[in-house]
Amino acid sequence: MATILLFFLLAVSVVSSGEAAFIGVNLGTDLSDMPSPTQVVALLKAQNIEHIRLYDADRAMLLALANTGIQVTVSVPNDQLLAIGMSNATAANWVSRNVIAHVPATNITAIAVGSDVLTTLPNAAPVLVSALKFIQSALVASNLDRQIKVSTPHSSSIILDSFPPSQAFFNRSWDPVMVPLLKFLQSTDSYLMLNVYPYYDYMQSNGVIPLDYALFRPLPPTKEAIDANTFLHYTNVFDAVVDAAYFAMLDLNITNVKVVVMESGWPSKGDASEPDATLDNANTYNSNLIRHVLNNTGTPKHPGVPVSTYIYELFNEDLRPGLVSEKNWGLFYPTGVPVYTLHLSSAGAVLANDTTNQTFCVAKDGADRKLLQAGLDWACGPGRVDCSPLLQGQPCYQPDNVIAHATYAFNAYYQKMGKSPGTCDFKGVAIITTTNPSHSSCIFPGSTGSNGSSVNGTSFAPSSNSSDTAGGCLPNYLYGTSPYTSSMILCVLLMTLAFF
Ligand SMILES: *[C@@H]1O[C@H](CO)[C@@H](O)[C@H](O)[C@H]1NC(C)=O
Ligand SMILES: *[C@@H]1O[C@H](CO)[C@@H](O)[C@H](O)[C@H]1NC(C)=O
Ligand SMILES: *[C@@H]1O[C@H](CO)[C@@H](O)[C@H](O)[C@H]1NC(C)=O
Ligand SMILES: *[C@@H]1O[C@H](CO)[C@@H](O)[C@H](O)[C@H]1NC(C)=O
Ligand SMILES: *[C@@H]1O[C@H](CO)[C@@H](O)[C@H](O)[C@H]1NC(C)=O
Ligand SMILES: *[C@@H]1O[C@H](CO)[C@@H](O)[C@H](O)[C@H]1NC(C)=O
Ligand SMILES: *[C@@H]1O[C@H](CO)[C@@H](O)[C@H](O)[C@H]1NC(C)=O
Ligand SMILES: *[C@@H]1O[C@H](CO)[C@@H](O)[C@H](O)[C@H]1NC(C)=O
Ligand SMILES: *[C@@H]1O[C@H](CO)[C@@H](O)[C@H](O)[C@H]1NC(C)=O
Ligand SMILES: CC(=O)N[C@H]1CO[C@H](CO)[C@@H](O)[C@@H]1O
Repeated sequence: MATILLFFLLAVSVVSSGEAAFIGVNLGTDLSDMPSPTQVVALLKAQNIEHIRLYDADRAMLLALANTGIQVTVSVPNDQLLAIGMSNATAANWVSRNVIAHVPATNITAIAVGSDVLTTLPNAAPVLVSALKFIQSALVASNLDRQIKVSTPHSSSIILDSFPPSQAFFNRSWDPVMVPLLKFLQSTDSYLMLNVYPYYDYMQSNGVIPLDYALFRPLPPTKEAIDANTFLHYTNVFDAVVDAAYFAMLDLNITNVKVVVMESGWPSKGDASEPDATLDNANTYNSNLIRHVLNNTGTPKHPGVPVSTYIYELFNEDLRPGLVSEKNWGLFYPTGVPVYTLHLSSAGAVLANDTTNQTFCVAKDGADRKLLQAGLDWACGPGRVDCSPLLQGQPCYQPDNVIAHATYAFNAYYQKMGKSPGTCDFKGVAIITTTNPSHSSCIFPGSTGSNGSSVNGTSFAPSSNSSDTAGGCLPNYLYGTSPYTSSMILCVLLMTLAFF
């Protein structure tokens, strides 16, 4: 009874201001071919991105953002934090140069002071709250404190015991920082900035966290996570981490500070140790995240309380050191071409290029190689698909394996047949996807404008040559152990079979 009452009180104490949640994007700049500030702004405008977080307060970038209506979070880089935290004058000077000089033309709405300071720069932790307070007083002196919020982004790893969320608390070693920090956020009506990475939680869980749970995919009810103390059901890692932050604040008696997620995302490529850093998973995570946030669903603990979120990140950063995934968190290549097209259907919303009509047919992961080879032979032969891009030296020759080639041929057939039902089956080894399988110069039929090159449906129509000679029976498409002769026989057999 007491618990229920407590929860009722908590549910109303995080004030739902009636404001809607927004999606923003982080702008990392470790790129060998960083687009110019004007190009970046053009991309933001084209994609309806109205909230951006800079990792610094770059003057040219802030000037380019002037009079665009885009709301900007600027950052105090970690290497300037000590100086600012130790000197009110240095802080005032920073605010004057990097903020006051740009408002109101540039709509700066927040200052992120440092980044993951407790976990990456613990020696600056003792001055962190001073830095926030000095910056705040400079804003107050310029009467900008109402429109510009001051906070500092934390790694979610400072929250311990985060499942079940109701038992979460901040690493108590940091109480001397977290207690005054939360009081500061409370008294200035600011918010807790939190980085939420279900990707890392999943990777570090040794199989305990199901991939679907990290990706916001539906789980069977038996697999849903239930907090035994609160009976709240968690259907995704993101909500559980945000609620863990709310409970950790509650543990310090703070009930009215909101959470804004400053970084969240999923890498689209990784090395051999990161098998789940894939285009499909990145697309699924970010698409589902955007839908979840913009729906103002809130979290199980605070339903309907918006959790605005900045996606990490706008561009792939090829110069970032470390694992392959480190360089592949971006939504866009530096050219402004999307790395993948998000599965969003609500037209007009942020990043919402409706791709529900853009579907492709691909070979299933783990499908039987012989069935794939047979399907490939059939598509390039009796199926009358133009498989010439698969020939050695042609754009789709690499990667030279049966899955990649079958994917190309299956899709070409599916597109050629007008995507009609049943044309993406190939004895069960093919599957429809919304992720464009095009890669480098190998542009798949059915792509619209992938990588800047708009593809004409007709350019992939089967040529008369390939249809007359059953090109699929040529050894160019032969893989694995099946000898040429058996492939020929198979090919002839297949000619007489309906394959779908
Ligand atoms: C800046 O953003 C705020 C929202 O935080 C909005 O109310 C205000 O109108 C914007 N100002 C300008 C100059 O665009
Ligand atoms: C810091 O400087 C501001 C002006 O920028 C001033 O209003 C404030 O009183 C100073 N605070 C401290 C603690 O010295
Ligand atoms: C808590 O923080 C301290 C100080 O950074 C660190 O040494 C310790 O490992 C952390 N505890 C846990 C359980 O992460
Ligand atoms: C939280 O509030 C309770 C009851 O008012 C009090 O006993 C406890 O010491 C407080 N904890 C902190 C960390 O302030
Ligand atoms: C959107 O929010 C409503 C409640 O406001 C909820 O019933 C629905 O499941 C949510 N949809 C998604 C896709 O999160
Ligand atoms: C996309 O599909 C919808 C219905 O599924 C249809 O109304 C619309 O015309 C299609 N758009 C394009 C560009 O094909
Ligand atoms: C798009 O172009 C980039 C170079 O700008 C290239 O690295 C990438 O592989 C291409 N992607 C696709 C899907 O064509
Ligand atoms: C597509 O083909 C049509 C006619 O075949 C042609 O007029 C048009 O310019 C082509 N578009 C592109 C982008 O190649
Ligand atoms: C068909 O093949 C002939 C000879 O092999 C070649 O000259 C011709 O260009 C080919 N036509 C097409 C459309 O590929
Ligand atoms: C291919 C496509 O539909 N691109 C659109 C994506 O969204 C932006 C902004 O809404 C449009 O300008 C593009 O034309």
